[in-house]
Amino acid sequence: VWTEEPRAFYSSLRMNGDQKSDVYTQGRQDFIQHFSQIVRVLTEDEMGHPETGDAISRLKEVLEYNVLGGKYNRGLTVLIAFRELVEPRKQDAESLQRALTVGWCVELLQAFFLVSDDIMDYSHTRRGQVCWYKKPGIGLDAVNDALLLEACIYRLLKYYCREQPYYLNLIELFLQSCYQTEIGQTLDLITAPQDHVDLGRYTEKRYKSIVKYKTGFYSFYLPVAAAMYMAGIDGEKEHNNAKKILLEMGEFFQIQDDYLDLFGDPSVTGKIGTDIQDNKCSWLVVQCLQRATPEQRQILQENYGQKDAKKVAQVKALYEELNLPAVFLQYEEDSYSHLMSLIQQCAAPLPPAIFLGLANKIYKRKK
Ligand code: DMA
Ligand code: MG
Ligand code: MG
Ligand code: MG
Repeated sequence: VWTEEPRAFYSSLRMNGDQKSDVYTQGRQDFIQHFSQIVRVLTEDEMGHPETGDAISRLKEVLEYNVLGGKYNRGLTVLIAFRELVEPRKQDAESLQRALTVGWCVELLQAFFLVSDDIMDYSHTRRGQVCWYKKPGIGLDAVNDALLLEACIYRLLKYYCREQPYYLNLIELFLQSCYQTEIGQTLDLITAPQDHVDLGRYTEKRYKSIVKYKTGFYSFYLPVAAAMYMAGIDGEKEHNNAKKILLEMGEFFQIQDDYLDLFGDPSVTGKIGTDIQDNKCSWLVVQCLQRATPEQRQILQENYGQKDAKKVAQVKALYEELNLPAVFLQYEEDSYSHLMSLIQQCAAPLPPAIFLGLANKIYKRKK
């Protein structure tokens, strides 16, 4: 395994947010530039087709609205991990194009989940714009658009990677990540029934299962595992070690997401929170229940899981009374130290920089 000179990387960790010029910031332009090629490949053959041409122009619109505008950290991780795992002499233009493409496949998977997730969560905005299903004239046709986004992953993998020795590994990896995420979304949804509040469901144990499946696999394990397969690293031991670190990061990331759902700034996160209204098993409600007096538990019982803005504000006030923002800050510190020790233990034989770079991206994030 080829390891990059770590000095530049460590010095980037010492910079503050504005000065930061890490591998993610550097790779982002190349990555975004590759998107027009992705759209071209997905649409060129059929664009003027007498039968399917109109559907293909719809697909183009769906791609442009729903795949762009995020942070691209998942997709960029494929590219960055690929560059760190493959020896430089094997990083020819075509191999790099394949790494960029697989990165975009992860972003397509993300877009597929987000379009569906926003329907199920009754969300209003995403990435600073109105959710796709909320656009006039779209509505539940968005369900089919989400399925189209998913199908594009396998069309791209076939187009770019079908001759590669890792082709089957990648297909199986995407299919498995997809299944695990859907199982996670199932747990998320059935733990948040629409018609009644059952505070007994919101346990730490249930919380961890939900987030491991709905977030950890596709957001963290998938991009690194894809780069590992492309670098010819397919051993079970290596994958399990990486998975251990990456699922831990996924849990941390989803806890931040739950915190930001209520305490983040929508003009920064690009989305308006709905977890309280949606009766979700959020990290905040789990923490609240661990600290609440019987009276406070009663307040939660009466105000959680309803679309009424006054009730949502009552829940928020209760969380503030219990100092949950401070609890979160402390959790973030502790989780970061724990992550660093896990990286020291489990990164080998992969270069720790892959994991440190990702941790550096998400720790203290505001969006
Ligand atoms: C995210 O859960 C999980 C998936 C698979 C999209 P979420 O509903 O909390 O995400 P968001 O806050 O982005 O809607
Ligand atoms: Mg959601
Ligand atoms: Mg959701
Ligand atoms: Mg959320």
